[in-house]
Amino acid sequence: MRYQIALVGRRNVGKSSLLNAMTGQQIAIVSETRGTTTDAVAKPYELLPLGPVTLFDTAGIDDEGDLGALRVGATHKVLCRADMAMLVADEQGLGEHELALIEQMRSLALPFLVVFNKGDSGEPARADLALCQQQGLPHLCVSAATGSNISALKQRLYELAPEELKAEPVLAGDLYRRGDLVLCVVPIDLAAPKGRIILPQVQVLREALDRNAMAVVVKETELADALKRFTVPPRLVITDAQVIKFVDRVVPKSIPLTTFSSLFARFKGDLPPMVAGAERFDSLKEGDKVLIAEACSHNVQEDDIGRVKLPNWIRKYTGKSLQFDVVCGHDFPDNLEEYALVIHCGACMFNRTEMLRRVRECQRRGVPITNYGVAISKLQGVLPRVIAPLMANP
Ligand SMILES: Nc1nc2c(ncn2[C@@H]2O[C@H](COP(=O)(O)OP(=O)(O)OP(=O)(O)O)[C@@H](O)[C@H]2O)c(=O)[nH]1
Ligand SMILES: [Mg+2]
Repeated sequence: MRYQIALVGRRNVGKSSLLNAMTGQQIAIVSETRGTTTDAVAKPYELLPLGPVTLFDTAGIDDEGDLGALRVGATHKVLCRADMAMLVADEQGLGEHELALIEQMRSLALPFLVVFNKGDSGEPARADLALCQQQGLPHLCVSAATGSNISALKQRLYELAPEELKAEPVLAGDLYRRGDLVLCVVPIDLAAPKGRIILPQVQVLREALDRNAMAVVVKETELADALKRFTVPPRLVITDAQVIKFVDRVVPKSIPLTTFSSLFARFKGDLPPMVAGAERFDSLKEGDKVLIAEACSHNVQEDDIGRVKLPNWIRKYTGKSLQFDVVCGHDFPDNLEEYALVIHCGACMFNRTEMLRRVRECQRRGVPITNYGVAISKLQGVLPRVIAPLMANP
């Protein structure tokens, strides 16, 4: 849910100073030596009225040498998962590095603002202002040193934010009404995070409270008993996909049933491609390579969903021997074409933009992509039931 805003530009233009000026804190190291920032610095910040954001200070895009090239690569990775960016320039104005960045951000469909910093030591060059005007680039002159125009910069960022970031997103709230009963089935297995429940479940519960519905949470072992005790059937049952086969059998067909992961896929705007991608299970061939992509890092448990359970279900469903590769975190391989199918985790730790970029990248390269929850429902033969409640508004 945190929107990611990257500060990019050449070395020494004042990216770190700007991060400090925006947050009013000394977060990033500032110095007159070029190349001070080497690793990206992430600062969570409440950018009202937009909401929670993470500001990313990055290494200069003109860094040199072998190490410099690695830092530039890291900055590009930050851009690939950003929702918005600030292209910071100083009195040297817009040169080849800035123009290359503009090109790159356009190809990523990334909204950005050109920020001319160090306004206290001089105005931006006329030619640069003309270029911004000609190309319709939103721009602004600020000074991190004096704080001049920093509030205006925040306001401009808000204006620049895509409507989808400003809209109040709905997870399951359109599927029930005030006073309805919503039953959540949450298995607690070895892979459950210690002492808490996962983000999609937390968000569904919060949404039910906001909408004055009644949410009840049970493990699958208490499901049948809970259903018997209710005097009115639940308006909706939401389950973790891992126990969908069992829940599908226990919950009467008259009660709408879906999974947290399908809700999350819809929330992130990629349910239709994920459902389409799951069709690929029906045409996998002997020896095909399948990529399992996970957003968060964890130490692998014996019943690990991505490494153990899913491959087993897939082998059982297809009857084929397949090769499974796993990637974690923000790494996404360049050799996508080698894979017959990509199966992504629910990506609750990724923002919407990064997930959508991955989906688009797979589509562009002709590789079907689906996610854990949708895949499990497909492999267990319950996908039509699980997506039925969501199809009115996919
Ligand atoms: N006059 C003036 N100097 C500034 C301003 N902002 C930053 N500086 C100075 O510019 C120099 C570089 O600032 P940094 O914030 O470290 O720049 P950076 O872009 O993060 O640099 P790297 O981390 O090396 O890529 C420092 O000496 C700052 O004091 C400003 O608004 N006005
Ligand atoms: Mg810096």
